[in-house]
Amino acid sequence: MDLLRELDPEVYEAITAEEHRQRDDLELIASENYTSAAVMEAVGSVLTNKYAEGLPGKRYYGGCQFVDRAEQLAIDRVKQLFGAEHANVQPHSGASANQAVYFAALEIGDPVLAMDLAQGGHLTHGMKLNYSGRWFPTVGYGVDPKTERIDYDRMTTLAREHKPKLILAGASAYPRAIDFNRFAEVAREVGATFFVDMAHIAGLVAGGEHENPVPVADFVSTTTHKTLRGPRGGVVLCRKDWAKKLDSGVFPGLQGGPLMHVIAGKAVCFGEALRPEFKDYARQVVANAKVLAEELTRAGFRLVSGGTDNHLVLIDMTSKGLTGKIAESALGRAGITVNKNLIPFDARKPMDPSGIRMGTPALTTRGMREDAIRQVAAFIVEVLEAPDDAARAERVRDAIREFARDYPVPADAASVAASGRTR
Ligand code: DSN
Repeated sequence: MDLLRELDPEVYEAITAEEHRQRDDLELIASENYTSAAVMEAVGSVLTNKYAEGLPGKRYYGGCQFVDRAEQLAIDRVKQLFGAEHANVQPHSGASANQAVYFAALEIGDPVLAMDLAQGGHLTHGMKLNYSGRWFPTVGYGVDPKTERIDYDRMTTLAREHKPKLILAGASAYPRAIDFNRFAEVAREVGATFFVDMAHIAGLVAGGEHENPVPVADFVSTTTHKTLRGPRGGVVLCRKDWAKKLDSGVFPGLQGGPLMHVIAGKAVCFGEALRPEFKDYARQVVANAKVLAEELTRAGFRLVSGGTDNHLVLIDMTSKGLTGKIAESALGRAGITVNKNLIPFDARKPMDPSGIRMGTPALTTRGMREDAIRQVAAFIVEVLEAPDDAARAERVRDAIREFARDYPVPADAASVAASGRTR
């Protein structure tokens, strides 16, 4: 970024500092990842200059012949990846992907049944201050207080009572596999459209590590930057009979010009996810999360639902006399990035909840396997044993910097490979 350094040192410095943070620290935010250098090249390309309202071959602007190619590649690849009949790759984010589905399937005021935010759901699944909760009266289902797994019987009862027009499955802080068939049966029974937001687990679905909701759902949305490891953005997949409504829900319903540089990055990401190595990555993400769960349990932390089936763990910090806020700050001082999170039936408030959410996608992308994750767990435990001990945090931070050097981030690994050097 020599030009940027010269022309705009302030922005250059912000980017460089973030680059160092991503390289030196341990990234355990369950929804984050490191995208490949190839994806970043596509996202940083001249495609950012192009307006292309419409769809490939049917645009409102001239000069779209090349961006058409990139978008068609993204569409074809994501359909192949998930076995979908139709795809729209234009949503700018997961939130806009979800909004496009609401526009396609519902009228304002139609009732929805979705997982409660406080039990692991997402903002766009009917939270009162979000467009979803303001426009679509939403009843929330949740988890069983004993097992802390989705209470499918209660969800069924709520569906029968409230007769939602749309049932939404998917979560942001749920460590267990989701039984999409069960939701699909209930949606069929009550005549609801079935919508799955698989943003958190899309990479696991692509890699064969979680049941694929596409065959049983009317709509499936996802972000592209979480376990799927692409650029920041959204996608919606649907059955053919919903295709027209979905496409017009995205444009002109919701968005203007699509971000063609990001769409090119999505095409690269889907191409990467179609390769056999992606299955190894997805398998390792889950194996690493299981090891993290085991190690933290062994150290005396209580895990929501007792463990994990996917890429994340949700830890009840009150089991060690801590709160989510205290733990997030203490770990942050030592170079371990996590986020505080509500746990089901949390007695505390969202800004200072009981939980911490941790995920393994980013560390797995850096090449960490079970032994490395055991070491990461040891760092976490060491810090949380004495969260106010600044000297300990500094010591752990130094050790982490040293440790992290053995696990290059993709951009560094790519430049080493391109230079022909060995590390
Ligand atoms: N903000 C995302 C997460 O962290 O789970 C969800 O969109």
